[in-house]
Amino acid sequence: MNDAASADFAQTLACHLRTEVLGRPLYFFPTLDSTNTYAARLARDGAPEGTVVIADMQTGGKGRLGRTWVSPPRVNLYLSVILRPAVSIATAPSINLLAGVAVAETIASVCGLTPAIKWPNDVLVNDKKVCGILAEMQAAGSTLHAVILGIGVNLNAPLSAFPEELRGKASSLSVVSGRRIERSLFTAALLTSLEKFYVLWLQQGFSAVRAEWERYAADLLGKTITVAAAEGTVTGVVLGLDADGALLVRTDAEATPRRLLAGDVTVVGGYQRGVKP
Ligand code: BT5
Repeated sequence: MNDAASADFAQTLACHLRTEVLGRPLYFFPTLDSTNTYAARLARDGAPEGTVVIADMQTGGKGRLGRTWVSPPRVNLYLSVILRPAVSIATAPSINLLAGVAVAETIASVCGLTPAIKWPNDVLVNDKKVCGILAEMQAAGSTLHAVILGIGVNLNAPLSAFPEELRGKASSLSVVSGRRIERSLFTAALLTSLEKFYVLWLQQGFSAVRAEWERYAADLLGKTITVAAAEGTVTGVVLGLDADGALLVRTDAEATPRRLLAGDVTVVGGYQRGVKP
């Protein structure tokens, strides 16, 4: 593929887009360091809610906590959306969760695959990570100005596009399904799904999205997990999510469950499968 393929992706996406707010406007670049970094700059300059930035490759794709997102050219999706929800800073981290639901729904409907959500923000197929989500907040004091929601989905990358150490735990939708994923169709469907869950979340709060999240994360419920939280490492059994999107974890040492927020935790060493509450 070449630059013509990039231009075709952008044009076809514009034709397929059925959203009211997300992707209006839409910026497309053959190369960026990071779509989140570029979108953050646009947001600081006043870009409206719904602005989407897509790049056909990233030279400095970002994961959480300073990690790297491997972003090979012209095969995958690297997208950032500027959101300006009128919510408190404490409420914003559950945007990670609704984005995971939107990606999972799109993978199921467009590719016919069975995705699973791994707390807080990975989407897996056949136990391999195919998507990562990075939500970054712009705030002044206690006022939230914008959330830069970055989504990376491995659509058509061959396994050879990943460094050796990732090949056992990452994959792409085309590798697991055995067929090529049409990038513009997938992206248009993702933005439609994201808009649907975002509007639901704005109007009714995270509780309106919780059942969908738990359906895709069913594997996690009742499992023992170890998470690195702001206050130290926590090991306990997952009970589910509360109405705000906090993960409820029962530890041996405490009578009431811990509430862990997506913004504060990362799973250490994966889930311990088969451990019952
Ligand atoms: C994430 O971080 O999973 C969030 C990734 C967000 C990427 C998008 S792309 C568009 C937007 N612009 C950006 O610059 N970023 C966002 P984390 O949970 O920290 O996971 C990072 C880890 O996942 C790495 O340390 C690797 O182990 C693994 N990884 C890196 N690249 C991967 C890939 N392409 N597919 C699967 N796993 C990957």
